[in-house]
Amino acid sequence: KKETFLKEYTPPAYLVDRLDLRVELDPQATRVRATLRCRPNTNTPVKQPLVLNGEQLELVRVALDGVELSATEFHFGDGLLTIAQVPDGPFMVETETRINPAGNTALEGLYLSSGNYCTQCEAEGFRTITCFPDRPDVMTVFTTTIVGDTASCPVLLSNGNLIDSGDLGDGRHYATWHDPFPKPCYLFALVAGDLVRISDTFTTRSGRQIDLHIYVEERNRNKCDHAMRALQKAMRWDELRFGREYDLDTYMIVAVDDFNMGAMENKGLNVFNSKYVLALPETATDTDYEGIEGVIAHEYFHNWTGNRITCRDWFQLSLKEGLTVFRDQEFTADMISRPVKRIQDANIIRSFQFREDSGPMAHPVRPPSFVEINNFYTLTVYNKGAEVIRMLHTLLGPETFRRGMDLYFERHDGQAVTCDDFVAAMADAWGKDLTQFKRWYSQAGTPELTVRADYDPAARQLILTVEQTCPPTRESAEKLPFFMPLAVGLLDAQGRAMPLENAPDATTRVLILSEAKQRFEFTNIASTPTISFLRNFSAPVKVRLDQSDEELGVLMAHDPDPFNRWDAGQKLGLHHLLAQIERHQQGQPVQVDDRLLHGLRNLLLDRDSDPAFLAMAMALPSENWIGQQMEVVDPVAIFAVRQQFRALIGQALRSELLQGYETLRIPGPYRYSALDAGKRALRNGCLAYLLAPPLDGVLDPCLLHKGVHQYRHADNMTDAIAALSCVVNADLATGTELLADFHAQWQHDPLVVDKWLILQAGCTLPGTLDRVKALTTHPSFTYKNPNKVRSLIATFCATNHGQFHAADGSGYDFLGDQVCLLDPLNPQIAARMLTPLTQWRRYDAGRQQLMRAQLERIGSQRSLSDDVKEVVERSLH
Ligand code: DPP
Ligand code: ZN
Repeated sequence: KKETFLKEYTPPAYLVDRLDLRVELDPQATRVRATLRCRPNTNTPVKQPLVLNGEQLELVRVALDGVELSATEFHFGDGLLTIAQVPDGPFMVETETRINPAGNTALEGLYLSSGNYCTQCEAEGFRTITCFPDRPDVMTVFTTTIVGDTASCPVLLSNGNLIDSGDLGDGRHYATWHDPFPKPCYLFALVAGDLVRISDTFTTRSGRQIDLHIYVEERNRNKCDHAMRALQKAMRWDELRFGREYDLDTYMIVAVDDFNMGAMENKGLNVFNSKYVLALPETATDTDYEGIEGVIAHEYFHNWTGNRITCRDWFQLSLKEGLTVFRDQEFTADMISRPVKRIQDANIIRSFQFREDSGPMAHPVRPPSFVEINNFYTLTVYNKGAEVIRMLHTLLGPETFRRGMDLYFERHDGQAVTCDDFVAAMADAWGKDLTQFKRWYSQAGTPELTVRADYDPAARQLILTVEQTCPPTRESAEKLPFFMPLAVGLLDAQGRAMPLENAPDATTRVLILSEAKQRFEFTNIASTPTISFLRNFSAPVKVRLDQSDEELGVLMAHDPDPFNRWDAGQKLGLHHLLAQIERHQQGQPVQVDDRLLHGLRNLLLDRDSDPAFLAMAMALPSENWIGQQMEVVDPVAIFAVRQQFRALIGQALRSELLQGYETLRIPGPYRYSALDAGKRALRNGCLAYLLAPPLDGVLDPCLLHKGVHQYRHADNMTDAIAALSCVVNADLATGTELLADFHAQWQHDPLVVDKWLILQAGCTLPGTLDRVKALTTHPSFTYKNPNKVRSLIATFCATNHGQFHAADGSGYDFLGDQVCLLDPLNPQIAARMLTPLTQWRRYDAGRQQLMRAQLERIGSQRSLSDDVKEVVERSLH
């Protein structure tokens, strides 16, 4: 594949108003007949040949306006079907193609999962089903007839409404679906198989009753309640918050086990990774429950932001994804807790997106080019894209932002548009220019702010001087200044919020930074303030502002902004961890500072704050976030010191932790609620500190027993897995015994088996790599299921830093093997697995060389996919 460039966009030469599909299902030889009603696009005056995409399919027949074309009248090859001569006016193209769903291990296009047919067309999978202009700016009305075996495929589904069905008398039956909304072909879906249906309804605010159906395999029938409730909540929320009502009469969700992503928002027929649908207290954790609610909502919200208004081209992916992630974040904030959700999302940005933004795959929210678009479903497009929307929300304020959204829907409903169109609607609602703001869409890299505070007691004045820089990235070496909101508050020595002029709520001012260096004055400031900078993480940037441990202590105890209260604790932890990592690297013993212990003790004694917030405040900064502060990342030292911190904290605060563990016990049977989930998280956080393996390697058997006891008596997966994880990471013999017990109990539930793999791949006791290698041949593991691959391979390579980065290169060698093995099966997943190796420049010379060698080895494979090739080449050059 060649690199495609945004600046080379041209409108389609032909549009397709209607597509009639007839799909006759067969595992190895599915027959697809397509009728396309085409017409020249008035935007392209020059007469051109008709070019359709078509890959990995056998072309049986092509006809134009009812006349079969001879071999000289069309050309089929290199992924394109070209018909040189087509009429000037509207015309009709018919094709017949044959495809092999059973042989489709890439899980793109039409494939089989547990014997059922399903599709995944985003971004460019539709071209493997039939010949079509596979680009999102061609929007078409689809009518789809599915023919399948009556016994093995009782259920036949596609987008829209069922308009006809019947028996064919030869052991097969058919169903015809019509979707009245024109859509790009990436939103097409087809599902067929032996599934059961769970149904409920939703009444829209205008009084229309919508039928809601979730389709699953029979064995999962009892696991859909939570997903159904989540869907109903999302539908209501979108009406209340954004005035958006559902448009079709039916909304269908299908859960499949084999899926490359989380889920897919196909019009009226979402296909989900079963991980984001199925839940019972005994099989799913609180995190799973929250994830299901968030992903169900995300895909539902796409119906307006993505489907009704879609992307002109794939460079605009963030138009729908950044916006929809913002919407699902807001939804989850309302469902659980606004501060807790904000901390979670900021953690994702800082631990993962910043790393992407500083590595070889760095790209702007709107990438200027790509080879394989599947490589650009990234944290930058999704999560940084959501931060960009959030900055608009902060700048405009909620009411003006809502007017901007309304304007966007009003102007562009039914269209395929660009990020510029979205920002234009916002700018018009605001009445201000957003040209400079749009640099967030074209410049990659994480801006770094250096903040200096000068307080003049005589003048009662504070001057904040903010300088912004941004490291060079592939698309631009020199960065122009970004435009961003900086929310700032000031606290006095007692921790009281100081009143501020020009602050909407009297204590938080939103500064607008637009220059490389800018001065902000705060007047009438009575005493030396402690600065609460970047409240609520108001921009996705790194901040350098020197603050003493005392100042951080004031913020930790008193900042009215919960995000910064949490962040002050993280900064304090980071400060001490980094100092001890340096000592450790020089062979000196690790110590934990009293100030840190004091802060943690206060959290454990806090009976007023939200337990979910306290659980996050108790956690030490992630290994990734620590690594980002270091010139040369030393993953083994980071792991060792962080681990020793956990053990020392567990010892020093033993009685408080034990007390917390006892008092946070929730009476009665498990129930998923945000409050209970927070309590469980805090309580299990206490257990994890108590069971952190101590430096001398011997854990108090009495503590180990607490873990074993919790595992054995838990009535829910959250508590069982939390305890099991503690034991597995504390004592190999006991852990092995419990893991065997766990497997025996759950081996028939694939989603629980994933957890069993994750625990083993994440185990920080020595010898994990050998155990992971052995697991690759275990009957419960398969390379054909992406969830299994992510659970075993990605957990080890992307999260078990201490062992993956073993100085002998054994972890890198393992990943090299795995990528080579996966690439022929599933290129998308193979390319994802590569992420840890792309970061090679961040490590010491020895590791750099070993990681590079693996990238080169992978790069030298014959017949490498475009997906993997692009990541390898960008990483090496
Ligand atoms: N569009 C899907 C989602 O993010 C993934 N391809 O919802
Ligand atoms: Zn999405």
